[in-house]
Amino acid sequence: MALLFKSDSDNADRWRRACLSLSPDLDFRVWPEIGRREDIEAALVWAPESGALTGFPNLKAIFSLGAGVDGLLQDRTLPDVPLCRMVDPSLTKTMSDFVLMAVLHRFREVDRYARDQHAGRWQFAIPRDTADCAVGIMGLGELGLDAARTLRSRGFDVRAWARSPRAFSDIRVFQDAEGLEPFLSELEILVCMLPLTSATRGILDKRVFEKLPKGAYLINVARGGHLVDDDLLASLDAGHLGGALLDVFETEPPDLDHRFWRHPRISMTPHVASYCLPEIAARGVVANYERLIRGEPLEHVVDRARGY
Ligand code: NDP
Ligand code: OXD
Repeated sequence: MALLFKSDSDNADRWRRACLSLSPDLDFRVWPEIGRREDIEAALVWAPESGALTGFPNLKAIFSLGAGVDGLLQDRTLPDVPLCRMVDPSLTKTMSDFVLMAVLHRFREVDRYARDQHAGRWQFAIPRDTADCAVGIMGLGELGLDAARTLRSRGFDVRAWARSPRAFSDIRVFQDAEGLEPFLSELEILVCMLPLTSATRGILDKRVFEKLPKGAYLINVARGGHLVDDDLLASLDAGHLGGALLDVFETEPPDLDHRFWRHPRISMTPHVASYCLPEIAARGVVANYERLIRGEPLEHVVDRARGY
């Protein structure tokens, strides 16, 4: 039995070393050196081309190298075996680091000071208390909850929006469609950390922007498909939204003539908000692979009907 690795964005050698250090006998194969197709019983993948996972008669599970499985679920040829998404402490930590950095960047007015520097202006403002800044997290899952807790640890007024009811003493959670407006209405910073599903595609649109207070700032670290690009541009240009930091895009990279590249109030990062370190993430993958071998239930199995 063998584990097939396929990704153009991850370091196969690092993953191989990390997996073998935990399970020296593991038969770790790297695409395109597949060997006998019958041997492959699990695949560890990021963004395989449509059809790449077909033709493995003994494939029993697919392990995603990403937390988001929207790309995999779009592939109509994806074999009907359990699909497990990435849940990993290094992925969670790097995402929370990024969200904290992005929120503080806005809250501490780093962009304004950069503009002042280039204009030769020395003009400081005494920073406000973080408790006076309401930050809203859309999606309170593995990543959203940790980011929310990290922001709370810095004193921000953190609110969150999710599907199921959740209760925390220090985070106000709003729920579903009826909770969306009250969730948005007082936010200074909105952070999208939702999975991309049929229910959340295009959710960051003009209706959401209109419900945010004037001057609000958007951070999207989830998927480009959540955002209606033209609605964001219109809201920024009309002076309603104050700015945005985008890490993810419908097309990555966006076309060079996309207005995002040059917009003065948009900051872009190239889908780097979080990443998993193979030396840490391999623990969860190998543990799940060993469960598969023992015939035990797998962890982090995606509900395909729900889309996450
Ligand atoms: P989870 O599946 O753990 O959490 C998803 C959260 O979103 C849950 O709280 C869920 O609610 C909520 N949610 C889902 N659908 C809806 C809906 N229709 N309305 C309201 N809330 C909803 O995901 P993760 O936290 O692990 O990951 C989130 C996303 O982050 C990934 O799907 C991926 O797209 C993105 N990501 C981006 C990265 C980057 O580098 N930019 C890196 C890693 C991930 P409930 O709790 O009720 O189920
Ligand atoms: C992920 C990602 O989903 O890196 O893990 O985008």
